[in-house]
Amino acid sequence: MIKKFIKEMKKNNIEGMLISNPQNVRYLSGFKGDDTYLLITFQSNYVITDARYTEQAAQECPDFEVIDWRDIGKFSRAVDYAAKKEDISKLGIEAEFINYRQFIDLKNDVKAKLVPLTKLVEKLRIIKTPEEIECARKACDISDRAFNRILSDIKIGITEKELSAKLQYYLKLEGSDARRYENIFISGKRTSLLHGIPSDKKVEYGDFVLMDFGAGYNGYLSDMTRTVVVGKADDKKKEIYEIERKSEQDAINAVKSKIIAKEVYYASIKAMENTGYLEYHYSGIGHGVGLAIHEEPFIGPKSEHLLEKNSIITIEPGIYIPGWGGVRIEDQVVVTDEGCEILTKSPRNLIEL
Ligand SMILES: [Mn+2]
Repeated sequence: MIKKFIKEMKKNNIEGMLISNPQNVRYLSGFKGDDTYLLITFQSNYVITDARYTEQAAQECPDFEVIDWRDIGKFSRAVDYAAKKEDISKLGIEAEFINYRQFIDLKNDVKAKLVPLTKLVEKLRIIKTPEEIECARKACDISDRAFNRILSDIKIGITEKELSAKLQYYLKLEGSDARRYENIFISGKRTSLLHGIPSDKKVEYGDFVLMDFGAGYNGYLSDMTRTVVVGKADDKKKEIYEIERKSEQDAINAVKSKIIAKEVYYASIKAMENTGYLEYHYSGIGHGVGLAIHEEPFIGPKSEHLLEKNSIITIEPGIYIPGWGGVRIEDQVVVTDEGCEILTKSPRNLIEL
């Protein structure tokens, strides 16, 4: 990873780069904690952290020199110390991951010229190695197993919060990383909220129940959504579910290497055209997923990104009708030359509980 990154640094005419995005820190160094930074140079690499993490950093990043910035007194001075040691005159910083206070401190305390850059590491993260794909595969298996377990808990009278907590528990029992993102578990009319937060609402007969969740394995995340019905679905629910299912399938069928991402979006809306429901769709129908839950590439009508083999993306069109409810089906796939491999294997047909 570091070798490839150094090539990027050379292209950008910098001799050192301060990494502050936690996922980029992990990608380049393997470090799993928080509040930690890297200084990458052509010769040596540094982990800049504090006493909570010095032992962990030494274990997880054996090729890095560990600096406890508190020993030097100030984070920005620690950066200057390492940059001077490596004789750096131009130091790249991650413009999207430095706050104003840090920037001012770095400007005052670092002798090297600061060069704000964006997405240097993120670009490298788009295409996954076989090891990364294996971790994502395991994360998807965990979420499939957790989904299978939660189905028997979805009953009239249980609250969204209770269901969300149980799903979290099953994900961890099935082997998910301890730290991961919160799930979306919503029901009834609330299913039209794209990123609804689980509430005290109780599940009622006839409700759509939408769950958008995932696991982590060795840092790599899974992201999937299923929408089920409690009891029998009425005709409108069946109709909308069927349109959504077709929309997602069409989008999955469109995925392959060397296709422009917006083509996947246009494939996803075909099933909605002339149904009256197109106006209720959301244009962000997928995204990359890896160490971050939402990462490059983002898939929508304006995405000119060329999909490439071994990228991992989600496909998640949806129909959201305010005041009525919504349906989303989301799967995680690996892009291949001919199409894609679906990593999330839970059934996509309408489940009536
Ligand atoms: Mn997603």
